[in-house]
Amino acid sequence: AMDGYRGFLGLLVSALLVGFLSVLFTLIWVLHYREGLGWDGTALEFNWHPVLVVTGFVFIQGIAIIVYRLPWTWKCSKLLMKSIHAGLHAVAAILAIISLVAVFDFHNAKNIPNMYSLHSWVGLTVIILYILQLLLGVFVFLLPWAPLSLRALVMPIHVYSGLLIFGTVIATVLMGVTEKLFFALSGSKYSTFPPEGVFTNTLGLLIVVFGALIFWIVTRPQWQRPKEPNS
Ligand code: ASC
Repeated sequence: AMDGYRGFLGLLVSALLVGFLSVLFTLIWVLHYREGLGWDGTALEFNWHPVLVVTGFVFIQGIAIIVYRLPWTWKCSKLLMKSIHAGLHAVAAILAIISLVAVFDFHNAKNIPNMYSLHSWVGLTVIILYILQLLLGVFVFLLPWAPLSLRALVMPIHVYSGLLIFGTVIATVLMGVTEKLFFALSGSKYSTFPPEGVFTNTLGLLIVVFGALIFWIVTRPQWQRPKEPNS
């Protein structure tokens, strides 16, 4: 049991480190390699899009997925843990929505068409599914009304769609990074291995590793919160 605990801590610290690094790399990307941040209809406003997506939709969502697995919370009430799980997902959803507003606002100010890319199709779909998943989770698992039989029926679907959404978000981030690099380093500059290209490819790899760590942690049966009778 002690061994399993140390294995868990090692992976948790790794996930936190890689997650922090992903957010840090995104900030360095927009502040150092790009134009910086602002809310004025220019590229500075667009730059909130990657920052809010990686902070909220990747990092905070990833932590929200594994909160039940922290062994020191197993003595906390299930209701408290559900509230933290839902609360973190709600924060992530709000940041994802603001990140969308930043892109649409920027596009409209610059007369750039909306919703033509695969990144935008998958990205908008996954934000809508995320909000539906959050609302379904609140109504079925957090509020007291739903009977145990309904909870038991919906739980495997909730777990499956949650992980599908998380994986799809990561795939969408990779498409967004690639799209932005093709715009920003157009001509044949991306193909000459410029520092921004190499740095931002590394950011993409960090996000994949973060996803891999969260997926591993959440699929280990031995790290599940012990189930209490009647819940
Ligand atoms: C809940 C809760 C659980 C699950 C379970 C469904 O609301 O606290 O542990 O749903 O009852 O299988």
